[in-house]
Amino acid sequence: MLKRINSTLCAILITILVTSCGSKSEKTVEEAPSLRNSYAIDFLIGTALNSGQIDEQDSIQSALIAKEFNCYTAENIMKSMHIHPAKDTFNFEAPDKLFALAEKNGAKVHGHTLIWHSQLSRFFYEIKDSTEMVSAMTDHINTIAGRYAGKLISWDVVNEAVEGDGSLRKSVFLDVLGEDYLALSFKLAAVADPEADLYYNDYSMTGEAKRNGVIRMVKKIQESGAKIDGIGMQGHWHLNSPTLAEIETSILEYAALGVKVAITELDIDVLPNPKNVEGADISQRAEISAQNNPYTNGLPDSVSVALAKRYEDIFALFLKHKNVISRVTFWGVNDGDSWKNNFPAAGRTNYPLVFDRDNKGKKAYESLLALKALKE
Ligand code: 9MR
Repeated sequence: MLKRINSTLCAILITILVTSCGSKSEKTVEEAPSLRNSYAIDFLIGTALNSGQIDEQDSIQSALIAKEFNCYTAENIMKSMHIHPAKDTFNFEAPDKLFALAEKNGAKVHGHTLIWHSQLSRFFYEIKDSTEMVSAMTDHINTIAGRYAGKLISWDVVNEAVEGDGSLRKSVFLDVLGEDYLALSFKLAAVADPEADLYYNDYSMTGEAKRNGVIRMVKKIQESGAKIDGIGMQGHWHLNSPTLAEIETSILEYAALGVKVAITELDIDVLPNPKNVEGADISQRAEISAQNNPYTNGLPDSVSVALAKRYEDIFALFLKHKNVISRVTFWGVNDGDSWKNNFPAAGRTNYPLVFDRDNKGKKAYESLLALKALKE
């Protein structure tokens, strides 16, 4: 506790010293307590950015992004339908801006995503022939990963290829090439960007059947001679599920494959869970109702405290396994940005992140700073 008070006092002092020596300099931003500074020696602290944030439309939020996060993932603009909307058309303008913003803020970029069945360009669906599919995937991966080679740290090469029961998800890639499309994707990405860490990324990664399916798949990719450096556990979780034990077992079992583990899309849903939806299968929908949307006028303190405790517990676990965890990325900056306001029921008021709709740190944010201060 004393250390915590000391570090808070120290940060205040630094702020006073810096601001009293003239206008607010960048030093204030660097030395004020922040997630990126507090966890700097442990793992990267990332966030997903939407187009408005990449365009720096809101100066207050832009300052928060610069201060708190040291790794950016494009929430949508680097997905196939946006970056490669037609066979011979690529849109690099928005992604280029993301890289410029990262450079300005001294942040890294993680690429999301090369091969995914969802938000996929229409032209991929029309391909029926294996030679044509290999050629389309080669062009897609070479052009995109090649353009950003040396500029980003890692790619989600394949996203969400495994079902909850551990079987491979049906997709146009699986239909046309069979499971060889998985190793092929990693081989192509390694050629296009030999430096980047190459990840497999998915949701509901703590369920036993799915975990075993992912492990089987990764082993096959490794046996094929392809390079796979990491596994991304998305982390679209709830207040009480998955359990800490399930998360820990999963981190350890994935790491036992000899790969890094990243928590890639973290958010904690605090609302009643219609139909017990887990993960991020966007085909699962529910109707909004008064029962499943209870906090339209603000989050009750008891839930705010429970969310803070949940974030503290899972970060304590991440710190315990920091030797295998490369990055923890929140899926969005503040509660208002979150996709969780629209999933599985559209139009709800959810509170899954650590910054509120006014970009203020919530109790959950304070708990993450305090956790590190206590461990120092
Ligand atoms: O947050 C993204 C949201 O804005 C999009 O509408 C949605 C479309 O599928 O994708 C969301 O991000 C997803 C991510 O790309 C992959 N894992 C699940 C995420 C939440 O659906």
